[in-house]
Amino acid sequence: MSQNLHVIVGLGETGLSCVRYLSQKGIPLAIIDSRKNPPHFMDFIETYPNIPVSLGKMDSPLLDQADKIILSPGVSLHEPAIIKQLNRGVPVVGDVELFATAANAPIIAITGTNAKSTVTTLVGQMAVESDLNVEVGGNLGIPSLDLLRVTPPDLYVLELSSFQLETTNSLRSQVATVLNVTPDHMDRYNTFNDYYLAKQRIYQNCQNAVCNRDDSYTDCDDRYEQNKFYFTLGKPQQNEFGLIEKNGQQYLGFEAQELMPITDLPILGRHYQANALAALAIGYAYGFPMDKMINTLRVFKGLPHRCQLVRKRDGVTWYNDSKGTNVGATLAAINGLGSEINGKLILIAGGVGKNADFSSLVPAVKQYVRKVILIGEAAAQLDILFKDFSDTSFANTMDEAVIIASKDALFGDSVLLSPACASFDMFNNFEHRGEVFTKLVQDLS
Ligand code: UMA
Repeated sequence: MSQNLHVIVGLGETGLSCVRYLSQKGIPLAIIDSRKNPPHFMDFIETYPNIPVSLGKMDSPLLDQADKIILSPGVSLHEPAIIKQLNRGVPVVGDVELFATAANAPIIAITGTNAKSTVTTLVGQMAVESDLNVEVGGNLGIPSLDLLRVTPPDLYVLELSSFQLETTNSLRSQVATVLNVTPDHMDRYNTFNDYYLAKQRIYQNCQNAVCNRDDSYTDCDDRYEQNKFYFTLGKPQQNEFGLIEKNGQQYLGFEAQELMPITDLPILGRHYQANALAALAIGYAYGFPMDKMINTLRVFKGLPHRCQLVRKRDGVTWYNDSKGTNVGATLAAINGLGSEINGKLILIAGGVGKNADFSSLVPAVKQYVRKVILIGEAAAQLDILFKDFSDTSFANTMDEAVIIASKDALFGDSVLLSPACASFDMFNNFEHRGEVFTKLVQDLS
């Protein structure tokens, strides 16, 4: 086998983007995937018939020949086959590391347990409104390496996951942010602290850090020295974006200055106001004009499956928050919507629990939820938690859940699909779950 062999682990979206990037550079490659039939395998084999591939197990002899390993985010650094190679002294990096060493324009890097796709998209749109030529991607949409251009853009805006950050050392962003940190992916991390530390890596060598004043886990570690900006749902202090109250009206504000009434935002909910404030702080730290950012906030309608308004029917409003795949996301949705509506919430929750502790949902469910409709594998676990203070029902299908919700919701209530769980027990992915729900709700007579 030739020298300088790069072995790519994982033949998903990331793996393919690495193949495209490294093969263009003429670097010798091999691929491993523990799945017998990874996605895009047929496309890959047609385009790259000469690249050696090993499928069906992780511990392939190809790894023993690697000079460098490029690890997909879906594969843990704690995988025994990877530990073996690390012990052999082989460098193991991810696609974002390759991107960071090749990037030829400033980077805004965004992570957080929740809302990172929404904030990344918002910041990307603010950049467009500011007449910048921007490339947006990463964990969201287009893999980072596919964003690289011969003629560089003005700016890259990247959503990065903790998995991607674990294998990245060379990122030097103009602005970096951790939006929030609550437990997620606890099937992949030994402790919450490990997950928190992975998120912190985004701040390494950044010029400006944007942190969430309301979540101390987002605060930039003191060993990273840079300018700091904050956002908060409280009253903003110096260098902070927050909410300002004046004459009974609330405004998004910067320090003592009102920027826009929250009622001008097209999306309801406290959690979305936090997203808007985060995007403002990030854009401000980068240098977008304030009026361009406000223009963007006035028209941005949000992303599908994130507290998306589906329909109003007989005085009941239906929301699809299928992207609520962890406790923090569902908590934000319940508190965000619950505090803004007149009635109560009917919550549809459950699915694959990912070893999560759901108990932090209890106060919010107590306060805002009239009834919980339980689906999927985690249904019984959630029932034990909620049944003493909330009406609960089990539904075997989403169809059943929607029928129960339509019968039990009262005038002024909102029905919220926000499962706090992954979807794989009943659906292909969270998009599929949200689409099924939306269609059922739209079909209600
Ligand atoms: N897998 C194996 N064996 C392998 C390789 C992968 O079983 O040899 C499994 C993984 O455990 C995982 C699945 O295959 O369950 C996909 O893993 P992957 O690394 O091949 O994923 P990609 O297709 O490359 O997609 C990844 C991100 N996926 C993950 O981090 C799991 C995508 O984020 C991202 O959009 C894409 O790269 C481009 O950057 C998705 C995601 O769910 C949306 N991210 C998590 C999140 O947002 O919470 C982190």
